[in-house]
Amino acid sequence: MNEKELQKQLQTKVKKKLEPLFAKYKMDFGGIDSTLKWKPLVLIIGNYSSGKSTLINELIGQDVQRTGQAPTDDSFTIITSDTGYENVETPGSNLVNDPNLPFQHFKGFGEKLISHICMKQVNSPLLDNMAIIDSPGMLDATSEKDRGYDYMQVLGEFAKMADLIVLMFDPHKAGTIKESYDAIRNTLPEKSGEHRIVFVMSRIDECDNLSDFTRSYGTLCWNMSQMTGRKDIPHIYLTYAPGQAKVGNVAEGWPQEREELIEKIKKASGFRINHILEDIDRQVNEVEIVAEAVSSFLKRANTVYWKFANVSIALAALLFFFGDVILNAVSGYPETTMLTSIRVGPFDLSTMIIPVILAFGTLVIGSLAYSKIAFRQLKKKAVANGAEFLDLDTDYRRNLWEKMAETARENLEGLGPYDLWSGYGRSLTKIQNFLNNDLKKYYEKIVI
Ligand SMILES: Nc1nc2c(ncn2[C@@H]2O[C@H](COP(=O)(O)OP(=O)(O)OP(=O)(O)O)[C@@H](O)[C@H]2O)c(=O)[nH]1
Ligand SMILES: [Mg+2]
Repeated sequence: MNEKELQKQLQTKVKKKLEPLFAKYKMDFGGIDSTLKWKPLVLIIGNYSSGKSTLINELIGQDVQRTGQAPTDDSFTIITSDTGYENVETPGSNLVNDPNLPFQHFKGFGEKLISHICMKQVNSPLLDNMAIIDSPGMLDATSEKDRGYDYMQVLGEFAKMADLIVLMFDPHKAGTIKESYDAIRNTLPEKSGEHRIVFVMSRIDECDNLSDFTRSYGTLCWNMSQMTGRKDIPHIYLTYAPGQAKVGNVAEGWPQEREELIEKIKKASGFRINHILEDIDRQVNEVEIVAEAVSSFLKRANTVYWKFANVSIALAALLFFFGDVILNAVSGYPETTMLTSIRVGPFDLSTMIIPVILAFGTLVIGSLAYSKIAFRQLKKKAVANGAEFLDLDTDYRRNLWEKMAETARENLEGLGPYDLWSGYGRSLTKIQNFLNNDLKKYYEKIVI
């Protein structure tokens, strides 16, 4: 089975099995759905004037994007071939309304963003099975606020969909790289680690000499360790655009770095299926922990329910047989009790009225006490601390819970006593089966 067929099969299976489960836990299935749609994506981000558009033009072999020394791009441009649109350039308003494209959820960021997204259709063999997204360069934190939409969040949203994220640093500009990195990192699945991000130091030809270059590189490494919180520095590709560079510049010794980077970008589509699995894995783990919180609460509520039920039934039975006897002893009414009527005869059906009322009333009071008092109390406790019954034994589970606690709280808040019987336990089993069986099989398939 080739990758495309595998992706199609995965899409059908995921939709059938997961969509209803996500809906049950009030979670958005859109994320998975948009990942599965469309083609592999490469996202290029970085400081303004770091050479993003220049690199893209070189990759495509055409001058598709404008370039310039001042901040040039203020839009997210999706560049691909064969978009299904006749026009060379399609505005964001069309893109976010097209159910065949994975951009519908960007509608939520508002009009301002929509007017800053567009798609360009370009004929290039590279783009047959890939789309490249050029992004507005990062400015400083104050200017970011003037964009009219949450730039960091949008960046995170694009990063979530991307199979490769090229993060370009221009050694001479600080920008909001750290914030942007955090925004991206937070949206990527835990499992994917850093391998979806490629770090690039660009325009190295502008360093006057080797010591100037070493200083810039050293500063960048320092900034990166601050940014990633790690001491080991990931590979940083060193590049420059040959067409722009001065002859005899310091970077001429390392052309292979740029070639390697370009190769990596060209191969990005090969990671697609793996990334889809990682994304599904992450989102199913998210829904799983919510489901666990709900199930463990309901299990507890169920135990309490049976305590109430057993006591109510026992009391009802007692009152059914002896309630009228007690009443008779205390008040003299009813004159003939049900038991006397049965023992002495002839049996009078009307003697059952009081026992039935007493027994039924006890059951009603018992169930009201459970639903109006006991269940509510339990729920209040669970809403205050949904993790009470969960095993948060690893860092991974603790982080996952932190992320999903609010969704779990909303789910718990919406539960009623009748939910004891509405199949939450089965849903949790289904989710766990998907993680332990279906997803494992797919991982095995792509390894082979
Ligand atoms: N010397 C040199 N100049 C470069 C290099 N890459 C790009 N440039 C120039 O730097 C300027 C900015 O490049 P762009 O490609 O527009 O940068 P960008 O990252 O797309 O910038 P924004 O769209 O504003 O975010 C342009 O004038 C390019 O010609 C390079 O490697 N070396
Ligand atoms: Mg640009």
